[in-house]
This record gives sequence, structure tokens and C-alpha cells, in this order.
Amino acid sequence: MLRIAVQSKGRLHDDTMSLLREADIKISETKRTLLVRARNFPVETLFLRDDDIPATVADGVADAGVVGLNELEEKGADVEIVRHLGFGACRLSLALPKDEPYDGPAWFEGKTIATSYPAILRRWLTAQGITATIHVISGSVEISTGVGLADAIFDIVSSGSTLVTNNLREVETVMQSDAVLIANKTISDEKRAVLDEMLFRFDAIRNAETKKYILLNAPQDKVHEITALLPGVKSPTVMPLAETGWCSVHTVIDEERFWEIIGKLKAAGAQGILVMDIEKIII
Ligand code: PRT
Ligand code: ZN
Repeated sequence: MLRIAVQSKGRLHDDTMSLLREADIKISETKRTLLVRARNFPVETLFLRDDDIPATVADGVADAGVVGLNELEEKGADVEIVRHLGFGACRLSLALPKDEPYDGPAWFEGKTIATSYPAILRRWLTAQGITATIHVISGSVEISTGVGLADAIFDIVSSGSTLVTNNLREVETVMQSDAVLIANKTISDEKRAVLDEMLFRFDAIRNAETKKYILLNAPQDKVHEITALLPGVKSPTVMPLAETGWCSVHTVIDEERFWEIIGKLKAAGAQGILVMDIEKIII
């Protein structure tokens, strides 16, 4: 049985639970207990505050966990980062009142900075050779400058709208973060095998996320031209249609190249183009 620490509520909870669900690991969330065992897979989830997840995994109370890289860096726990999961993307940045002139990191010399991430901030200041006072607060960091508690803030930024609302301007990005799957460094072979099976499923889901399955009809004499436009997983499948002179082409393309490729396919004579989401890809 592999025990995974998951945020009990908050920004990473839902994405973590949907990843487990898509991997067909069925965890019932109806009873809000601390420890819930999956119905069909040797995994149990331990619901915790995100602050406690790195230490819980490092101590071996949980074998694995999902936590923001920012939280892991702050806590400095000795664990293995097994995968970046892609969701919960954000950055840790320094921000100043928006009209304050800024000409580089030296601005922070002698200033007071409010944050919930003192360890990461301390490392950055040291690397820049700057001495500043760090004022640690656990929430509502963004109001610190407005109420005269600090000259600047160091906080999580995602869309940037919280900064704008509080008349702040982002001046330095110190780190990028996303949710990571972490594991205890000394888990048994048996638990490692469960973790590997889970990773295999997570990877199949992530591989599919950025891809589309496309099907189209192509005139026989244009098939070479059309398939040349399709950088598929391997090579496209080409099948004859009942109507002579036509065939059906199936392949997988990267979502980011989708519009570019579709335009070229149409121009080359492709018709009846169908585009579908893919649930999983096993490479
Ligand atoms: O209760 P618990 O301790 O478990 O939760 P928490 O309140 O400490 O954390 P939570 O749920 O807020 O965030 C968990 C993790 O989500 C963080 O550690 C990050 O890794 C990640 N994450 C991603 C974010 C954001 N995006 C985010 N936007 N965490 C917080 N924010 C906050 C930020 O603090 C700021 O107040 O959102 C605001 C900024 O957002 P924008 O979009 O206005 O820029
Ligand atoms: Zn927290």
C-alpha cells in the first residue's frame, strides 16, 4: 500500500484528485476522513495542509505526496522529485508599489520585505549580496505595503491580477513553480512498483493532454502531399474509402500546431476533417 499525501483543500486539491481519477485510481471523497483507501488500487491518500506535506514525505509518514515546488523549496525537505505535474503553475516574485522607480536588485538594500516564503527570499537576497529585513506573515501578503508594514512584498503570482488590484508592480521573478509529485527516498521495492505503475498512468494522461486525434478524407492523388503535412506519433494510417479515388487518413498532432496544420491540410484538398480529444497515449 502506497500512502500519498494530498492537500486537503486549496488550490492543488482538485487537480490532484482529478489526476488520480483519470488514472483510474478510485478514491471516495464523500467521507471527509484523513486517510482514504482507493477502492481498486494499492494506494491510500492522506489529506494534509500543503505546508506539512514535504516533512511528512521526508519522514516516511507518507511515501509520496503532491505539493507546490515553491512549498518544497521553502521547507527544504530531503525527498525525491519524481515528476512535475504541470498544474498549479505560478511564480514567486518581488513586487513594489506601482509608482516606485526600480533600477535593479540593489533597490532592496536596507528595505523591509513581507513574505510567507522567507527561506527562498533569504537565499535570493544572499545571492544578490543584499541585506534586507524579512517580515514573515502567513497570509494577505499583498496588502503589506498599503498598510505600511513593508516596502515590498515577495509572494506567489499567477495571473498578476492580485498585484494590480493592490497597486503593486512585479519587478523580479525569483522562481517558477508547479505541482510536483515527491517521494520518500527509501521506499520499499514493493511501494516503488506501485509508484511506477501510477507514474505510467500519469504519463499516459500527460502525453495525451497536448495532442489531438485527427481524421480526414483525402483525394488519392493528394495523399502524399497531405501525409507530408502530418507529423504523427509514427506515420499516419491511410485507409481506402468506399468511394474510389478517396481515402481516410488518421493521425495524432500537437495541439499547438493544430491551426497551422489544419489550414495547410484544407489547402491541400483534405475534406471532412474531424478533430478529437485523446484520453491517454501509451508510448
Ligand atoms: O491550507 P493550505 O496550507 O493547504 O493551503 P495554502 O493556503 O497554503 O495554499 P493554496 O491552496 O493557496 O496554494 C497551494 C499551492 O498552489 C501553492 O503553494 C502554489 O504552489 C500553488 N498556486 C498556484 C498558488 C497560486 N497559483 C496562486 N495564485 N498559490 C497561491 N496563489 C495565490 C497567491 O498567494 C496570491 O494571493 O493567489 C494570489 C495571486 O494570484 P493572481 O492570479 O492574482 O496572480
Ligand atoms: Zn499552506
